[in-house]
Amino acid sequence: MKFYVTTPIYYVNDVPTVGHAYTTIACDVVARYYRLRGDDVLFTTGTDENALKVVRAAEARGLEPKPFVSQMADDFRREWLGLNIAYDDFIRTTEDRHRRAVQAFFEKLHASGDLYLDKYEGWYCVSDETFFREEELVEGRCPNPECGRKAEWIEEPAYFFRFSNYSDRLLEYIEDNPGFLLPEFRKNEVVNFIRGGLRDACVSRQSSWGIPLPASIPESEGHVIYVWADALINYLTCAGYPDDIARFEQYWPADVHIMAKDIFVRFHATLWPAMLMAAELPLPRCIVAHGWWTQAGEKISKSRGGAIPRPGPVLDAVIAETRCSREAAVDALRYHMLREVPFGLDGEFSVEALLGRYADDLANDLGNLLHRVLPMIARYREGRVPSSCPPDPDLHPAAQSAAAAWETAVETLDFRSGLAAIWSFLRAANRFIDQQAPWALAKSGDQQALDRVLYSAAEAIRIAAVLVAPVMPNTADEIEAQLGLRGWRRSWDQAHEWGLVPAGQQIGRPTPLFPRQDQGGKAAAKAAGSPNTTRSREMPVISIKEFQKIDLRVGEVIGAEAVPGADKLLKLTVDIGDEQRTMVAGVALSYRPEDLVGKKVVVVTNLEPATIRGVRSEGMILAGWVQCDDKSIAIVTHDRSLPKGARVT
Ligand code: ME8
Repeated sequence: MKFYVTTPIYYVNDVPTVGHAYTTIACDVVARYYRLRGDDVLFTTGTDENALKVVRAAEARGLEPKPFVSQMADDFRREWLGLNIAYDDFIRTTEDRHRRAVQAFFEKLHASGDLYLDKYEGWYCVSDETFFREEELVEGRCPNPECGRKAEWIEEPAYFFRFSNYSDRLLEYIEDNPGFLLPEFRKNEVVNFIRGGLRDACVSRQSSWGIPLPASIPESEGHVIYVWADALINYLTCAGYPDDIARFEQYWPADVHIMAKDIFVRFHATLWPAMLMAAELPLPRCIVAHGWWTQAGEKISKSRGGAIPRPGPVLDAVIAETRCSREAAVDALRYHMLREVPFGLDGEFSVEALLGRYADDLANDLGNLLHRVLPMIARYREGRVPSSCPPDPDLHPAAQSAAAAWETAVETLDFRSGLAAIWSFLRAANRFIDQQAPWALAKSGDQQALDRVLYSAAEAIRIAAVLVAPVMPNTADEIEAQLGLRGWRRSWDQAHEWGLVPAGQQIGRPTPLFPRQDQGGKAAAKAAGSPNTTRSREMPVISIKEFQKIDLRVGEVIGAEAVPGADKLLKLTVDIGDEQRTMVAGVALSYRPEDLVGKKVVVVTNLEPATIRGVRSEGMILAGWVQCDDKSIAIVTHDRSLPKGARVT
């Protein structure tokens, strides 16, 4: 089986951002997964260099376009190397092989009768490299809200592609091929765009920068191919078109083109399939649009100016905060981007959220699993994996269902759900260790049971390495190395199997994969099990029924006084509508009694009464910690007036 996956080719007018990294990481994950399955994968990315905005960016830096684009293409390559992106081909549209492909394709278009010479009179947005109708502009500006730049008026002879001829065929194709455009809601946008009427597309510009129309096309002199028509053809060039037909037949059609929503409707989901239909070439199997990463709600974009998150500085921030290795930071970024938001939707990017994932999912769930099990193998079995045991009845099915969920997730590009399934398996493995308590077995001397638990835990770790490998390749290598399986030939099937860690295997040196920075008071408080710092994940899950057992009501504090001999406590009288209750609250270091009288609070009314410092307390008011100490407690109030006694759910 072959699998061909593509990123868009990125404009080189400016540097790569985390937005570009997102698409590239997603494609890399897909490619790595299919490679693990044993498929013959072609994963391509590259740079779009024949754009007018690229020439202008070069001019602005006082450079000729050629050295400028080379320098920028190198910048993208370096960035992808730094993120462990294992592409098979990096295409630059200024390469000869691409010029040959574009010209061959245009000769085909011309032969099909779908190309004609006319005059373009209309608007052009250089930043978006898009032609617009007068009525599409917003006060003379580009209608793309992310751009909004002044459009330029153009009047020049131009070649047109009979795009309008393809409306019906496109609609029919979309209808007949349900998986062709994803996600489903974007497919409807495409259908509406086509139904709104396709205009013939201007496909040439008068310029000296770009790929010339082939000389075989009449009156081609002075025309270069419009950058979008040129750029889309990169997907054919990488597959071998037109020079290597055997290669082309092996890889084309692409299995999936991945991009963000900005270039989906007008270009990839309509113009591109129509061009392929005209050239009588098969259409890609699937075209997928993901959402945008935003900052303060706006698309992260190099053309926007301001501080743009670039992958390198984001990694530096993670390393500075956690003292992890660069490899671990790379994997944390890759994991975070795919786990944080559903693939089709927008997401707000922040280093804080990334650090949160690092702490919870990586240091806690994955890191802990490894660093509980391996030291126990070191301690109880002198660093050798005990003899194998039959598949654990809980762990093995949990691993298999995580693997199956990931398979579906990659097929439907729902990375978030796939990773959630893998993380349920990791948590199940941690629970297995809690429940089986190998430390207790070691104490009781039940050697057979201890062997079984340690072997099963080692297997869970081995399977975890396979499952996370497409997203976190460094981590997978490191896990295997620590298990003593460095250089192990990994394959996806191994995620479904049991018993592959060789008995007697000498494990490597256990080292924390995702180290934690001691956060002073916070970490100490957590170690002490302080409820205000327990992570939400560590709390037991309760059903809605269980939650409904808690009677939360609005109350008004009508009296407050100190509790003698207790500097943290206040005795409150709270009116909860149909009665008044006495409650003792540990808020005295944050509130004076007079601060509270008249305040509306939220009360747990059906808490078992307790006598605290001689005062019977019948309920509890809700409060939280601003920081981790008793001097900064904030009482929960509400932002619109709720009547006393109102139920809070
Ligand atoms: O459009 N969030 O290049 P481009 C998510 N050359 N993805 C983002 C993003 C963000 N904030 N910012 C960029 C072009 N991307 C053309 C493509 S293809 C034949 C020609 C990603 O440099 C995303 O994949 O503007 C988006 O579609 C692409 O970069 C746009 O890159």
